[in-house]
Amino acid sequence: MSELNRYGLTAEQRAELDQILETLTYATDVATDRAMPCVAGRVIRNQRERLSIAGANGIFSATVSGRLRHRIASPLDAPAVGDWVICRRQTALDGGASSRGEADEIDDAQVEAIAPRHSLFVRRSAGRTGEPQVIAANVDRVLIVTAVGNELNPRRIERYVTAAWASGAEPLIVLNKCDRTEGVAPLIAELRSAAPGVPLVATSALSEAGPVELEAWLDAGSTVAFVGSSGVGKSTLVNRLLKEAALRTHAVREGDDKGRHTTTHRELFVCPSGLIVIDTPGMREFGLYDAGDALELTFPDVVALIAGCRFRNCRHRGEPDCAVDEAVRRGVLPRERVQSYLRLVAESADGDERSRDAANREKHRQWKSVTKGMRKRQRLHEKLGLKH
Ligand SMILES: Nc1nc2c(ncn2[C@@H]2O[C@H](COP(=O)(O)OP(=O)(O)OP(=O)(O)O)[C@@H](O)[C@H]2O)c(=O)[nH]1
Ligand SMILES: [Mg+2]
Ligand SMILES: [Zn+2]
Repeated sequence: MSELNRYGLTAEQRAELDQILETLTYATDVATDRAMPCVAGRVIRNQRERLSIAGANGIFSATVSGRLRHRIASPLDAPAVGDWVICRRQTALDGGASSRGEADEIDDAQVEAIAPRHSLFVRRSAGRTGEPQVIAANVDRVLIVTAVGNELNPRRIERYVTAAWASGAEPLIVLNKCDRTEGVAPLIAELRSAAPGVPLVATSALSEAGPVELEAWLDAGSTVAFVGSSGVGKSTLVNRLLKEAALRTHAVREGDDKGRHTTTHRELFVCPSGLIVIDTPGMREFGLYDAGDALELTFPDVVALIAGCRFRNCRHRGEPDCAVDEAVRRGVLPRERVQSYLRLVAESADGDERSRDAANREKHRQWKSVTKGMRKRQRLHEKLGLKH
């Protein structure tokens, strides 16, 4: 198996990379008029301006080319961890290096193009601009990690799950640190009601069985991204899957349950099982960016009730014959869940509006509409009895 396959290259992505390569391979360096060889690879690490890329002949470092930089209209257009890219090497093949047999060593390269993504996990950055921030690209499953203790919050899970559906990947909730409690059942029930239909694995990264329970959900060759607050045990779980302590973990501060933000950058690893994992730094706030119809998947219960309100423009704040208010009164729907839904609808629309560049939005939609996740979403839609 080629090195790129090990990093999760699919036939579809390979064809796309080949297509891009065709247009770039024979490009020449203007200054020297020599052909500059191009190579394909996957972004495995992104630290400031420097990218680490896994190519067919090993890992090399790269920056974004001037040409690509010029075309980056929004953070969504920049290469992210998980992206498949085409890089141009800085040294020509007919240069001195190759005659000394060093042609395969790439000191520095420039990313020239990004292959179309089949999923893109994005949040809205906390700042005033509300710009999108790409967490990871080409992810099959988003592992939303939460932990027994103060961090656990169904409202936060609703945010992450919605962003996961919107990304085109499938969400999986991981309730970690179950060794801390005897009574895990009510916590599971609470999480399940916050995300109907989303699979949940209750585990402990510290137990023998923990990683095995998780692995059962994760297919070799697929890419999964661990996301969630700091200190919930993302890196500990990743380390267990890697079967070695490749990442640093740090004790959570005694008492307040707040993580220490141990992981400082996003990074992709290949596990011995063949699974590809992306570890990400804990996120203090998780803003929702352009969730589209993904909210209907996280809140099928609320959406179904809304259909029964008397007024079509009902705001569910005390209007007559409001089915949502009625359900809250009867105690079948928590008021906080309704508020969460309304807040996220506003936040998501806000994010959409702020990305003013229409062409950019169009691109955003393109990858969304072609995803495998979309088809799976549709099936879930049907299972949950929702209309399209
Ligand atoms: N009791 C218990 N502690 C755990 C478990 N998983 C992780 N921890 C501990 O929680 C602390 C934080 O773990 P990390 O893996 O660094 O957390 P993280 O989510 O990667 O944190 P950031 O990198 O800051 O986002 C460490 O002290 C771990 O040993 C678990 O299942 N049970
Ligand atoms: Mg970490
Ligand atoms: Zn209503």
